[in-house]
Amino acid sequence: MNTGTIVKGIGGFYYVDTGEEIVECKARGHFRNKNMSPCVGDKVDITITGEGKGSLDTIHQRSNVFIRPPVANIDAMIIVASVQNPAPDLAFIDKMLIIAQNSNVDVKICFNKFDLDNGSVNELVQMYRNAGYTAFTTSTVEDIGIDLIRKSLSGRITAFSGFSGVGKSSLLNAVLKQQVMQTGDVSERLKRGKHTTRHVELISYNNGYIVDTPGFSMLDFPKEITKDELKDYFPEFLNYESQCRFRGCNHMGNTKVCAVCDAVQKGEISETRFNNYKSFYDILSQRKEWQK
Ligand SMILES: Nc1nc2c(ncn2[C@@H]2O[C@H](COP(=O)(O)OP(=O)(O)O)[C@@H](O)[C@H]2O)c(=O)[nH]1
Ligand SMILES: [Mg+2]
Ligand SMILES: [Zn+2]
Repeated sequence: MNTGTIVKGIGGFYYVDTGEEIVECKARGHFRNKNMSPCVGDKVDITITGEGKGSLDTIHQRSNVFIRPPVANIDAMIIVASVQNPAPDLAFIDKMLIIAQNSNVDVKICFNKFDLDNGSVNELVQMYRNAGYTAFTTSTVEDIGIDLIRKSLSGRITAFSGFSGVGKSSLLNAVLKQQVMQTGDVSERLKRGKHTTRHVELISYNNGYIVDTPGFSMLDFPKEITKDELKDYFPEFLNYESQCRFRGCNHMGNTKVCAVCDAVQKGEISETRFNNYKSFYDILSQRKEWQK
């Protein structure tokens, strides 16, 4: 018996990286019955049945699983925004931070296209660092920060998320020092009618894997997060919470009774982040029972 990671699944076959070779495996029938189908990222036990071929026997327990894109066991996520073209969407970043934390994914924020910076991006980097996150700048044009990404990829499965055009594919190509990913205007390619549906695939790098899909940009708030839990996803609130007048304060009140609101007023907590918190709180408050 061998153990490996599913790096690709096509037409009923799963390609399992055992560390020594990629084995083409057929899943044994009973997975379907158990309501669990193999997914890229799964750690699996296989039996070798022939030259480069095997059967997939057991799926190990997952640390997380995403449906769209279908991938399991993501260890890390790098949220990519760009300094300009397009400008950073902070509500998107803050939402992705919540999704990553909810799935126990180690998360970092990357501001790409640093070569286009007019001096304002450092403020954003600092804002996220103050909130307790790792944030940094990169440029694929000037080779800035690429090594930082390379180092962080070691020994784990990393996904990139971010809007189209921020430079995710360019960053991957820079990291891998080869043109594995297509870059440029994706919508142009769509217009020309090229086949763009792609399978999720893990790219092996530095004892870890990179998820090659941009699909993590469309994720919704996890169903299980309630409005009352939302505040737990904002690490910068933690130091103040015990000073709110009411236990379980949702920080939607005013500065007289809420230490978080007070800290925002004093500039100790970013107002931008706090405003996103409030708008997410409203979204979650309006969720109907059937949407939960
Ligand atoms: N100025 C500048 N342009 C970049 C940088 N990285 C990528 N780009 C450009 O941004 C556009 C979108 O890049 P791409 O990697 O396809 O973005 P993706 O949609 O996120 O995968 C391309 O025209 C790239 O050449 C960068 O660091 N600086
Ligand atoms: Mg791309
Ligand atoms: Zn409060």
